[in-house]
Amino acid sequence: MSENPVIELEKSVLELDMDKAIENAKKILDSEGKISIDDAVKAISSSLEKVGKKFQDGEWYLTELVYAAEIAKEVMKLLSPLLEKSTTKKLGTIVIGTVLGDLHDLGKNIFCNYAKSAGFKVIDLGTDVPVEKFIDAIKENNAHIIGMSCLLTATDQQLGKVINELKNQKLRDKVKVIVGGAAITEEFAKSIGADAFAPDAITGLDIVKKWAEYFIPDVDKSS
Ligand code: B1M
Repeated sequence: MSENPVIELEKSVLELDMDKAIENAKKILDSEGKISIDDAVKAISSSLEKVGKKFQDGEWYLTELVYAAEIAKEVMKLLSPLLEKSTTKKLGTIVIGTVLGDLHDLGKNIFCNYAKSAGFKVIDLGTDVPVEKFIDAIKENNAHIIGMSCLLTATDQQLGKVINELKNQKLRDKVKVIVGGAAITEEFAKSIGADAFAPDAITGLDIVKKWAEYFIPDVDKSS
C-alpha cells in the first residue's frame, strides 16, 4: 500500500529529514488537488506543535528547533503558490506583522497567503515590527484591518501597545484588529481590546471575510 504524503510530511519534520519533506510536498503538489493543500498546511502546523513540545520538555535543543523550522519554511515555499491563487476580488487592505521582539513568521505567512488568495490586499511588514511601523503602514495604505501575530509571552504586551496607539491617533474606529499566534488566547485578545482572536489561519480568514462583507463600506465585492 502506498504511503500517505500528508502523514509522511508530518513525520519528516519530526525526523528532521529535509529531503523526505520536500519529496512529500512535491507529491502533494503533483496530485493536482487530489490531496488538499489545507491538510498539508495542517500537517506542518501539527508537526511544529510537537517540535515545540519536545523543545519545551528539554528533549530537543535550539539546533533541532531551528532546523525543523527550516524544513517547514522550505515546504511552505513550495505550497504557498497554491494558497495564493489569483483573484480579481478586492476585499480591502490588511496590514499584518509579527510584533516587536518576535521573529516567528510561519503562521503569519500562512495567514497572509490565505488572505491574498481570498482577494485582500496584504501589506506584510514582516517580523519584529515596532508600534510606529504598524501605525505608519495603516495611515499610508488606508488599511481596513490590522493583523498581528505573537508567539512569545514575553512580547504579548506589544499587541496592547499597538491598540492603544491606534486610539491615541484616533484610528481605532476606522480599523478592525485581529490577533493570532501561540502566545495569545481569546481572553487575552478581549482584555487588550482586539476585535478578534484567530486560533488558526482559516478561522482568521473567515473572520476578515465577514468584516469585508459587513463592516468595510468601500470594498468591491464584484466577481
Ligand atoms: Co520558537 N518558541 N523560539 N522558534 N517556536 C515557540 C513559540 C515556543 C512555544 C516553543 C516552546 O517552548 N514550546 C516558545 C515560546 C514560549 C513562550 O513564550 N511561552 C518559543 C521560544 C521560547 C523561542 C525562543 C525564545 C528560543 C530561544 O532562542 N531560546 C526563540 C525566540 C526568537 C524570537 O522570536 N525572538 C525562538 C525561535 C524559534 C525559531 C527561529 C527557531 C523558529 C521560528 C522560525 C520562523 O517562524 N521563521 C521557532 C519555532 C518554529 C517555534 C515553534 C516550535 C513552532 C512555531 C510555528 O511556526 N508553528 C513554537 C512552538 C509552538 O508554537 N507550539 C515555538 C506553526 C505555525 C503555523 O503556527 O505560528 O502558531 P503559528 O500560527 C498558526 C496560528 O497561531 C494562527 O494561524 C497559524 C496557522 O494556522 N496564527 C494567526 C498565527 N498568527 C496569526 C495571525 C492572524 C491569524 C492567525 O491574524 C493576524
